[in-house]
Amino acid sequence: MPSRATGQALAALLLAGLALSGAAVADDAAPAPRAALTGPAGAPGLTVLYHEGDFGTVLDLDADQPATERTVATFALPDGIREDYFGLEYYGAIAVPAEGTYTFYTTSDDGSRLYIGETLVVQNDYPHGAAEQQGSISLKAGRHPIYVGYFDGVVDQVLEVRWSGPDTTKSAVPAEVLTQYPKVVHFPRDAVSTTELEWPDLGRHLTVTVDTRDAPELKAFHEVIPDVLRRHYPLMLSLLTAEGDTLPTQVTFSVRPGVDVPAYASGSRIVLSAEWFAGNPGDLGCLVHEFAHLVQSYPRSPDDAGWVVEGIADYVRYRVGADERWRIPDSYREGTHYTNGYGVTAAFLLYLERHYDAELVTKLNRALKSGTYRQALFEQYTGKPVDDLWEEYRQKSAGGVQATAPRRALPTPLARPLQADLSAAAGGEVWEGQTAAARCGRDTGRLARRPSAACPAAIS
Ligand SMILES: [Ca+2]
Ligand SMILES: [Ca+2]
Ligand SMILES: [Zn+2]
Repeated sequence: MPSRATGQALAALLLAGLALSGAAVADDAAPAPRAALTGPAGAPGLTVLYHEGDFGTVLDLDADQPATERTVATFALPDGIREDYFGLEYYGAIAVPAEGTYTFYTTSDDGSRLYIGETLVVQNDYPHGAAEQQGSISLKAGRHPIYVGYFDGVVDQVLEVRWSGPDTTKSAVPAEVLTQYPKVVHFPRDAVSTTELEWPDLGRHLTVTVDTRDAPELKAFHEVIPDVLRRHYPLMLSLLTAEGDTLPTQVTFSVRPGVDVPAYASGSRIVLSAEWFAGNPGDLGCLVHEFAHLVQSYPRSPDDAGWVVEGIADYVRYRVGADERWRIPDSYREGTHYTNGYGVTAAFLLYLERHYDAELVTKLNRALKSGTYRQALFEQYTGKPVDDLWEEYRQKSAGGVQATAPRRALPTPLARPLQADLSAAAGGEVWEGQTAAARCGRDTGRLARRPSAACPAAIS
C-alpha cells in the first residue's frame, strides 16, 4: 500500500514537472541563428539506416539494430525496401547558402521527424496517412547536421522532404546541399517505464508501460499513472467484471503532442494529449475513464449503444473518484438528453440505480459484454421504457431531487493530500460532465473533435 508520504512525493514530482513546463513556455525570445559546422565537408550524400519492424513512432528507431546502412543522394525512399513495417533514419549535413530563417517540411505516411542539430524542427510523427507538417529554424550560412526519421506501418508509404529559405522557394531538398556527417540525434531511452502491479488477493496483475519520450514535462506520470491504477483498479474490477471475464494484463500509456482530444483508447494503448495533460496534470479521472474502456472491451456493441458505453465509463470514473474536482450533473440540465453519454448519462444511471435497480450498471455491463445489449433492457430492468425514465428524471430533478449516489470511499488516505496539491497546481478548476464529454472527442469543446479518435470507435 502506498503511504501518505508517497502521495506527497508524487504531488511534489508533478509540481516540479509543472514548473519545468512553465519555464519552457516562458522562453519565447527569438534564438540566435544556429552556428554552422566547422571543418571540411564530407563526401556527397546522406547515410540511411534501414530498419525492419512494427514501429509506432520514429522514437523507436534509434534503439533498433538497423538491417542495412548505405549512402543515398537525398531524401527519397530507397530501392529494395519492404512495403510495410519498416523505418528509415537519414542523416548528414545540409549546407545553407545564406544566414536566415529556413522552413522545413515533411510529407509522410506514416510518421516522420526532422531535426537540425539536436533541435526538433518538424514534428510529423506517429501513425497517420500522408500529411505535411513544417517548422522553421534560424541558421547561419554553412553546414548544419540534419536528421530525418521516418516509419511506415501498413498501407501506403510516402516520404517527401522540402525546404524554403531567404533565397529558396519551397522545393525538394536537392542532393547538391547534402554531405555526409555523423548522426547527432539520439532519443531518450529512460522515458519509457514499465511497472508491474499485483493484487494477490484478487489474483490479478497488470503491466503498466508509460511513455513520455515526447512529453518530458510529464515525467511524473511514470509514478502517477501506475499509482492511479494501483489504487483504483480493484474498484473498477468490482464495477465492471464478473468471474471468468478476460481482463487486460498489459496497458501502455503514450503521451504525445498534437493529439486533438485529451485521450483515447485503442487496443491495449491509451494515448494521452501532451498539451492537455501539461495544462491539466490532475485530470486523473480521464485516465480512469480511458482505462475503463479497456476493462469494458465490449465485443460488437449495437450502433445505438455508444451513449451507454460512454455513460458507464463516466459512471466508473465518478464511483472511483480519482479526481475530486470532476463533477457530474447533480440534476437535469436544460438541453441535455440521456443519449449524450458521459457525465449526463452517468448521472441518469445513478438516478436509476437509486430509484429502480441498484445493480442496473452491473446488468447493462454484462449485457454489453455478452453482446446481448438492447435498449429494451432498460424496461426489462426497471419496468419503464428508457424515454419514460428520462422524462421522469427530467421532471423530478427539476424539482430538486438529487441524482447522485455517494461515491465509494477512496481506498487509501493519500488521495486527498495528493488531489489537494494537484487542484492547487491546476488552479483549482472544477470540471463538469458536459465539459468531460467534450474531452473525449464526442462534442465540441475546448479541443477540436476528431471522430476517428472518439472513444466508441476506438474500442469497437
Ligand atoms: Ca506500406
Ligand atoms: Ca502507411
Ligand atoms: Zn470514452
